[in-house]
Amino acid sequence: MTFSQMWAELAPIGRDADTGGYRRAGWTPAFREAEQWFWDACRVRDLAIENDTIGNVVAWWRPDPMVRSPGVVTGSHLDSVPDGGAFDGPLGIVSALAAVDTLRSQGFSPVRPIGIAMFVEEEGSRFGMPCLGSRLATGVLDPAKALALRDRDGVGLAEAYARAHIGMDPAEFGGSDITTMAEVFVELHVEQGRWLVDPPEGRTQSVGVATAIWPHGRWRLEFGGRADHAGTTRMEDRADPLVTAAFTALAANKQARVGGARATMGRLEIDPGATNAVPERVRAWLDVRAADQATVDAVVAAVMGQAEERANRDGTTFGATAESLSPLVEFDVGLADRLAHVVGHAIGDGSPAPLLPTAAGHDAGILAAAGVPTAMLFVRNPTGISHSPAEHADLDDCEAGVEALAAVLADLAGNSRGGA
Ligand code: HGY
Ligand code: MN
Ligand code: MN
Repeated sequence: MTFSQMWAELAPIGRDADTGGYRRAGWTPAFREAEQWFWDACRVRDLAIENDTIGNVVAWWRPDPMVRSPGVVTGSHLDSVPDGGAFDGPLGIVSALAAVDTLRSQGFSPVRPIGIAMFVEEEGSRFGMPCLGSRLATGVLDPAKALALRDRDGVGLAEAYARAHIGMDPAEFGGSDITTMAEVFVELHVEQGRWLVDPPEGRTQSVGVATAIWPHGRWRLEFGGRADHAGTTRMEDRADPLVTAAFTALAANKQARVGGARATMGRLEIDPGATNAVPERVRAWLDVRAADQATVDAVVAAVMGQAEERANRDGTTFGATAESLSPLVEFDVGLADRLAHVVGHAIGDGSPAPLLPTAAGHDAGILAAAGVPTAMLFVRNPTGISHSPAEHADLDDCEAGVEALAAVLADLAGNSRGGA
């Protein structure tokens, strides 16, 4: 089955007919259908499928099917942000399957096992914790803290597993040996910016290699006010939390521009949400990212301070909770350089593939932080847009990505039959 055929099978799963965006939040029926597609694709390839107690999956191509040993792992995620793009996550999974097919068609047989991984809830769209599956699997997230998470409907993680008919024992939850089984991890991902489309050094290519992931974090902001009547309450008598929240959004935008950072408030909850009532409370989420931690910290501190001041003026209350923090990830320089040369020879003119940072978080960042030698390949996205139905990668660039990944896996896993 070609990349295109696999893509055509997976693409309709979880796509919103009106917007063309994807709704595959963790453990929802759409996610489970995409997960089932992945399991079937692994089965037809006789891969040895393993899942940990969290639901992360690694499907292995082993030199000796009877010997379970660490190896080279590639893969990504199948969940999406609400109304997300088709490529963010799935491109890495489908490309991994296609790369295995390519290597097999070339008569390649790995010396080291090759695993294809699918991590759950990478976007954190349902439970608010990005890279939930890989953070649990690498031990950086306490299972008890994860089990205490609630989705927007108040459903907890254990309940989400039960509703998805997934047996999960809370006492066992969180166990995984991914950090010992993955001797190296390479994630192929659609680029979520325009570096490969109009690169600073002017040489564009279908595939680039990651150097770093910017530090970033998410904060939950709580604004408290006093519910009152929209008509009978004089403006000077109000304690309106939405006014403080709106000011905070403007402050975040300004501080990010001034500080060379990126700040986003893309999610807002207003209670009780009546057209004719001053709100009681507002909850908002702030996402801040920058090339260095000091800038992230400075922007966040400025925004929080200004929000506090404004709340005093508005007679409202303000509180903030850090929901997830992701420090700077600098990928293994030697590995990135090696893969840039492998990719350059596989799909380019022999010169190394471009090296580029990203401000998007990935499971690869979590594994790298856990000490697994890790790299990322980015496939050109002509729109430069992501977390949107407009996200795109041309078929010839996707196929170049498969070729590049196949060459990288061959380089890292070694060929017991020579050649390829
Ligand atoms: O939010 C991110 O950067 C990633 O897409 N999870
Ligand atoms: Mn994403
Ligand atoms: Mn992603």
